Amino acid sequence: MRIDIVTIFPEFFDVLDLSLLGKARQSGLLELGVHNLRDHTHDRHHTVDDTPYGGGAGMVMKPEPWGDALDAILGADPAAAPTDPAAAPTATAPAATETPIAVNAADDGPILIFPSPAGDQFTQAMARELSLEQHLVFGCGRYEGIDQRVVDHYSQRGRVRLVSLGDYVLNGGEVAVMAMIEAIGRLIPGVVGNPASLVEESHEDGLLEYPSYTKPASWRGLAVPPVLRSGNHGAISTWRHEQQIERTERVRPDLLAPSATSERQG
Ligand code: 6GU
Repeated sequence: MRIDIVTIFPEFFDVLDLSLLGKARQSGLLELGVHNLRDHTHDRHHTVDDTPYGGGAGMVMKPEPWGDALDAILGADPAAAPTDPAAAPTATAPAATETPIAVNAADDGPILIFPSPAGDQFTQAMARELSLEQHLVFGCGRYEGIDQRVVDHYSQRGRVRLVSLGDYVLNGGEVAVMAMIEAIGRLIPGVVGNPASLVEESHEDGLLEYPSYTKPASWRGLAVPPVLRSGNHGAISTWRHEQQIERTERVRPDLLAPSATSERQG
């Protein structure tokens, strides 16, 4: 898989050299390009933002640097060819969030993802779908967001998604993109050494994971549940499943509601 990131803080993504994803990059399973949005400005101050039309607090990211930066990754807009001005559509693009993700989208071109608290909720199911893609491009907004025409323009040219981590506000998309890349990257075949460890995890089967223990058998007066030392694999498996259900009922009853899956995944 190839991942490109456009940001005004490229250093944020230095940590992708580390750990599992760093290894995946060394082995060629993951190719990463981090691009500084300011490299696509043309003024002395490398300006990326301006005041909002209509007034209001904060600043909005200007469309031109985004257009230059994303064209450099995705290729120039074919509709922008000066020989046929009629080919440039002016109609409003469909909302980005309406673009479905195909299960096997290998030949559909890159997906452009804008992290946004106004986007679709990021889930394990979405991570799994995105892990099947060949090329993801993340555009990290800052300030009060990016000029809406950037989303509208690229929605006319290909697949665009707004994706939110959850119902809280971050200062910018960088931390959200780090989280998404970690969730997606570890699902790329070969990235996690033991694929079985991907299966028995929170959210993969719709339940939270069971508690885990290692040696010593007793620590600070707390014993490991005896069943785990019994050698009875049937009993261990039953106990773990019961623990998953008990934990999910207690902490995340919403995951057990019949309509939860369709509501959460839209
Ligand atoms: Cl994806 N971006 C920002 N800026 N804030 C968020 C978010 C994303 N998800 C939750 N809060």
